[in-house]
This record gives sequence, C-alpha cells and structure tokens, in this order.
Amino acid sequence: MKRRSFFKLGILGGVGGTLASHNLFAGNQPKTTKSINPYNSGKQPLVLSTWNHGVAANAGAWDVLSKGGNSLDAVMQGVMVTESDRSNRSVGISGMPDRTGHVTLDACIMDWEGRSGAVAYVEGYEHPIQIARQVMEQTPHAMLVGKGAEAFAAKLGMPLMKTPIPEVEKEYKEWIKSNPELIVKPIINHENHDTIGMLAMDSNGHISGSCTTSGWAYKMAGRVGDSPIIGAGLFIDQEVGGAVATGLGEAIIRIAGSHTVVECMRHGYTPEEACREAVNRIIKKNKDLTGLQCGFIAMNNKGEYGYYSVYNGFNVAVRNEQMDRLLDAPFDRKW
Ligand code: SD4
Repeated sequence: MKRRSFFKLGILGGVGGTLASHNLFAGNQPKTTKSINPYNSGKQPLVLSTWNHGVAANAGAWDVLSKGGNSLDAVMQGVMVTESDRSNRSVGISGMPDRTGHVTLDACIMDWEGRSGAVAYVEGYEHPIQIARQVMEQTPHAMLVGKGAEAFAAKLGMPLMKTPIPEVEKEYKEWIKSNPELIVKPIINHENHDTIGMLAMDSNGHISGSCTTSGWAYKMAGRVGDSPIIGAGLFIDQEVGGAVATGLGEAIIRIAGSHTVVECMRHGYTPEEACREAVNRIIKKNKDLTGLQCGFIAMNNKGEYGYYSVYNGFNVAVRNEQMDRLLDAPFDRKW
C-alpha cells in the first residue's frame, strides 16, 4: 500500500472512531456486562448519592467499585446499606408509614445497557432494591407492585420482616392522634423524609443508578411516588449519563424529572445546568412552592457531575479516588 493511501485510510479510521463515540452505531453495541464502553472517555470510578446517609451508602458502593466491580453491583450494594440502617426513617422497613400505619417501599434500578427493574408498594422486605434487580434480571417486566412484588420476593427466598418496627409504630400512634384527615399536605422534608438515590460509574465507564425509599411520610394508602418510576426518580442512558431525583415525587413525576435531566445533558447542558433546568420546570409549573423541595443529581459519561435543588438544605455525597465528601447543592430559593 502506498504511503498516501495508508494515510487516507488512517483518516477514515479516525473519523469512524469519532462517529462511534457519538453512538451512530448504537444498534451494534455489545450486550454483555463485560463490554467495553464505547462512549466514555473517563474511566475513574465515581459514586454520587443523595443526602447525608449517602456517605455510608457510597462507602458500600466504593467497596465494589474499588475492587474493579461493576456499577450495577455498586449501586445495589450501596443503597442496601441505607435500607438496612434501622435508624433511618425514610428508607427501608424502618421508614415512615402511610396514613394507615403501613410501611410501603418503592425502589428501582437501571444499568448502562438500558435495562431496568422496579417495585412499588412493597411491605415487609428489607431490600426492595434487590427485588427490583431481580425483576430486571429474571422477569420480562419493568415493574411489579404490591402483593405481586411480595409474592415474587417470597419466591426468591427473601425473608419477610415485621413492619412497622416498634419505634415507628410508637411514633405513628402519637402522630395519628392529631392528624386524622385522609388527605395530606405536601410538606416533604418537614416529615424527615429523604430518599436515597445513587449514581455510579465503574472503571469501564459504565453508569448505573438506583433509588429506594419508604416514600412520602404519612402518604395516603396506595400512593406511589417518583422513586420507583423510570424516567421520574431515575434514568440512565449510557450515551449521555444518568440522573436521580429526591423530594416531592408528585412534582418530579409531572416533569418526568430524571429523564428531563438526561435529555438536557444530551443537548449540551452540563450536569448542574441540566439539574437546574429540571428544578426550573418544577418552579414554573407549581404556583404554590410551600414545602415543595425537590433535588436532582446527575453525572455524564465523561464522569462530570452536578446537582441542584429547589430549596437550600439538599446535600450530595460524592466519592471518587480523590475525595469522600458531603457537599451542599446549589438551590433556587431559601426556606
Ligand atoms: C417520594 N421522592 O416518595 C420520594 C420522597 C423523597 O426526599 O425523595 N424524599 O415522593
């Protein structure tokens, strides 16, 4: 081959590489968990999660990521730490009950291949995130709810726990005395309510996310929030990045929150700008913002990250090889 034609081929090869990195060949992407990520240029493990319980959850995820494990295992192990923390009143079986005294749990998980699983309105299982993962891996469905999800968990051999735990039951019995009404007012953080949402990137650059919660404290029986809904509480698209939401689920569902953040990143916003745009949409669409706290966290496939909330007070746990910190999110307004 003449030197000149070799040079031309070299240029074409280079262009092909660039096109592939912009996912024009998405249909041909490998489907196994061992695949090399064609999109990502950053290969440093990174984990982000919501609120201060995120620091312990990130440590759980870091155990997986620092040993070269994948982001799907990391986001599951990470939030399981929070689900098992009996002092936590917003995640897992020690979470706050609904208005009838039942603790009903919502969770979802999504990986870099666009696979997802979710459960909602599940009672008595310590790790709804594990059930969600099994929905993803063992069923043709995207979500199981209530009795069906519980039957699936029982079939998987997961132990049934008694809920509410005594401390929560005691608090509930006191609370219901002065709150007998059926309809609730949206005051989310005032009821000590903080979901755990997590995003992780592994050393292959693969992004996964998870979200798990006991939902809005003293919600109406049957209520499901954004947290188990793909596109609202969590969304991952490896071509772009991922996002997770926390806060008043009704407002997040109504703007397809996490999907909105990912789409904004697709169109060139930084992760923080994308989270801010989702917050702005919530602000525009809700005349009464009293108590309406929502926050988003996001990472793109280059490993850049950001977050934003309606009100002050939202914080985000960030861990990578250089740091392990809890950071305050920028916000639009003050309480
Ligand atoms: C829900 N988004 O059930 C959850 C609650 C939450 O901080 O995130 N609280 O609406």
